[in-house]
Amino acid sequence: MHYIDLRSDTVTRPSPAMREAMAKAEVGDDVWGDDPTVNLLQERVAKMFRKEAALFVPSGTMANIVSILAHTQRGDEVIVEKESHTFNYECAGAATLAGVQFYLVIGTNGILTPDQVRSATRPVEDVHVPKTKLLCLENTHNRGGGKIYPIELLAQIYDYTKSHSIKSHLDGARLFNACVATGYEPWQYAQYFDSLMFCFSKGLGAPVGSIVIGSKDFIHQAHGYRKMLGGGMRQVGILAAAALYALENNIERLQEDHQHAQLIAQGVSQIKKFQIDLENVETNIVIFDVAKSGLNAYQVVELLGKKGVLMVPFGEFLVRAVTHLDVNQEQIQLAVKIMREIFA
Ligand code: TLP
Repeated sequence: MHYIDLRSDTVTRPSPAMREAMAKAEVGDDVWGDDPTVNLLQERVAKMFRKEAALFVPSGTMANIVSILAHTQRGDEVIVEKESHTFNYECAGAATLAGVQFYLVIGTNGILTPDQVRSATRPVEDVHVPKTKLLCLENTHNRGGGKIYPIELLAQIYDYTKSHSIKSHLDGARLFNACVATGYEPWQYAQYFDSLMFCFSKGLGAPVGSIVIGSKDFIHQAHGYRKMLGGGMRQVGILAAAALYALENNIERLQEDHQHAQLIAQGVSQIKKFQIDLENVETNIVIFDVAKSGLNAYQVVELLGKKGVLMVPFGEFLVRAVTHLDVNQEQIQLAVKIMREIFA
């Protein structure tokens, strides 16, 4: 069967042109700092984000954990949103590897307000409590349904954290989706964080890779932690070439993925057994509630899968569909038609 794969934007395969760029990449041993393609990528990204330095890493998960390791010490506390990727899907790496404790705050579709961050901060003078050392936010917010952080909130939150000596890190796995949807440049988001990361391996269509961005000192520390975690990657210019290709060719087109997400969302809204908040669909992620169908998310996903449409359960009654560059408009329309046939 020819599947329409909407499980994630991570399922994309490198295009022939991207593979050609990879094949032609100049490489060297990156553990020695010798890979010219990696160096070019890191310099270009740092410049694009108006930060001092950047570090290419194998995955988004490693990007977040090296950042947490570099910002904190054992026993520190990190404020994170309850539905964040870092809390839910990173194997408790922050607890096991960095020895930090998460202070969980429930946001609205993943978004925290400055007041919530303020209330979550521990009083400095109290010897009983952990030190609030770091705040991690996510933009766009995955479990929030691809929600974009309003930039004014980021500015206010940064004003607060900076004046309270709390570092701030952004999980910007899909930051370019936010940029394309809002028109803000990457640096406009980055200015409100001490460090951030984004992934090449999601909507940007590269097979592997993420990047951490921040000050020289921060990146130097993150680099040491990358090595400690086994992330020194030798002739990795082959992957950096895919990342450079993605930056040059695959950003603007994210708009198409957003239009496709709208088509899915509208299709879902016409199925009475499903519920969706159309206003919440801002980028390439569509999350909908299937409780009224009498089935749970796993059963709905199984039925769709049998007809060739792949999505993922995102909670007992929540299903997630993600659009990306390997699914065209025709396939999206077909996926909507199949959903209607099964559930209308
Ligand atoms: N997200 C994956 C799954 O792990 C859920 C997906 O299919 O969406 N931050 C965010 C916001 C992410 O969505 C992801 C991956 C990561 C970090 C981790 O990136 P990788 O998978 O490269 O470690």
